Amino acid sequence: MKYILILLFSGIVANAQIKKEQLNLMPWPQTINLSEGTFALNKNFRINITGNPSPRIFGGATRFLRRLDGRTGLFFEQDFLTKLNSAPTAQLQINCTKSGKIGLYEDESYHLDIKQNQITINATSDLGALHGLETLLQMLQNNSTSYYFPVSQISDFPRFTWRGLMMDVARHFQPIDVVKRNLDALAAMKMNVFHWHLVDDQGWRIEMKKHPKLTDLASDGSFYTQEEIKNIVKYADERGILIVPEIDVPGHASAILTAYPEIGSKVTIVSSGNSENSSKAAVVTTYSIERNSGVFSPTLDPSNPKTYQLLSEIFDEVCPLFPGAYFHIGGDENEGKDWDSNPKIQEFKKKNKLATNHELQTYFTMQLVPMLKKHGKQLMGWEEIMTKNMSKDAIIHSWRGPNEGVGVGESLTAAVKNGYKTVLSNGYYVDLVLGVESHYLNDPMPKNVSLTAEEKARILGGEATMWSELVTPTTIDSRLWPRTAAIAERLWSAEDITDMNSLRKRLAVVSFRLEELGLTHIKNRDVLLRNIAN
Ligand code: CP6
Repeated sequence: MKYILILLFSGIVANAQIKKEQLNLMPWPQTINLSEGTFALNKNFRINITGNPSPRIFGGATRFLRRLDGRTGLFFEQDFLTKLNSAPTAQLQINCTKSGKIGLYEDESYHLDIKQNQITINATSDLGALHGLETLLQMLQNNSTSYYFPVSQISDFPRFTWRGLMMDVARHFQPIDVVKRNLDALAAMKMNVFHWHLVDDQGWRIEMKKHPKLTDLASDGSFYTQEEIKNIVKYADERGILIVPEIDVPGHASAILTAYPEIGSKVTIVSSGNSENSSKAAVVTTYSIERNSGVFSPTLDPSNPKTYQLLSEIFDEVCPLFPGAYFHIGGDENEGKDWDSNPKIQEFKKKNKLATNHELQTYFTMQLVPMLKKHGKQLMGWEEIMTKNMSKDAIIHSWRGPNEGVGVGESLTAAVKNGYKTVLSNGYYVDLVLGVESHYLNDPMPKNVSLTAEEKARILGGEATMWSELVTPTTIDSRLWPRTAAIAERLWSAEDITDMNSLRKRLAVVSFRLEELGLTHIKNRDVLLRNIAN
């Protein structure tokens, strides 16, 4: 009898005694308290939403139920949520008071309280409530007979407000399903920005009704229709993700110039006649979609009014597709070779007292500021847009580091000291196959420079960058995951969460959870490793 009691007792305690180190939470929450006891899950599990709920939280709760169903096979009686107070006695109560505005500085905090008979998620915004649901899913435990949540309280909020992924869909086009499954993965990792690199030398990827030449001549037929873009923007919004579109100008412009060569900077002189009677004339240079990767010279002509006319019309058509408040105009890696060799552009520089190509580029970028402002958008650009005359409203995207000839974090600290807001990508190049540690320990907050509180506050966060020169739709997930999850944790969790052993252990589990969402990184990593081995 005594032995049976001990056995019974230890059976119960096995559920209750889970330790923090055994939880596979990612990103790790700000505070977590574990107590004894469990909430047992069964098919009667119901969700009720109170407060001032939005379609976003109803959708999120419905997806949560489906995923929980997929994990447990319990076939919950409540299989979707559409209305208020449908189940006031429901075991999971979600309370949020407003629909969050996607963008910077929105309250994304949540409190998750798991008791033996009741779970509550309290959040100010539905964005916080979505994060709470992701954490709850990650709290799910099981033994050989049942599924349960450990009794616990979690209070959580992000350390940085900008936690993004940039995806390049110009070098290799990425179909809608690839984008969508990666948006699901971002949401699972509590990331909130999808920076969509839609235009580069290798292609123009946006349907243009007023300027069909851009896709007719410069997309190889691979582009998103405007309906598809709206659909993806909605899909992202439902998951609490802001989309920041990028049209890269004035460099990386081979595709644009393939369609509109007359606004290019390169002069081509042709001679006609014979040796005694020859004449030289400048003709429009022709361009073609770039088939290689690297840095190329095709660049828009900043001295030509037609350049601004076209860009203004492009923004008029593209901006309304994206309700977010930011528009990325690239601005990176402009070599200025074609500017140097064009007499008309040299004259323009002199006339406008622009001493360097960098100042000329600032002149160019400043013309775009009002075009975007007209649509309620703030300009963001890669770090090369930063000069003394650049608008302080611009967000500086820091990407260069020692490999690109500047010091670690140089542009990031320069930006905040000059009064700009900034986002870090140097150190987060997930397209390069680097160890996860290099990303994980790369903190956006510089350690070796002293910054004032105001300057620190201008460091908005970071973005993993997925340049697609070398990835196809089948291999892209295997470059992105699970390493992007480590970056997500760096941007969400407390600064001192840096234990590599814990990270590696949790990433292995997170990998499988992501595949439940449709990601294919594990399967395709096998393919990649096999190819390397053979
Ligand atoms: N493409 C574009 C790229 C890069 C940039 N812009 C890039 C260059 C070097 C490194 C990482 C990215 N492939 N359009 C720079 C922002 Cl190391």
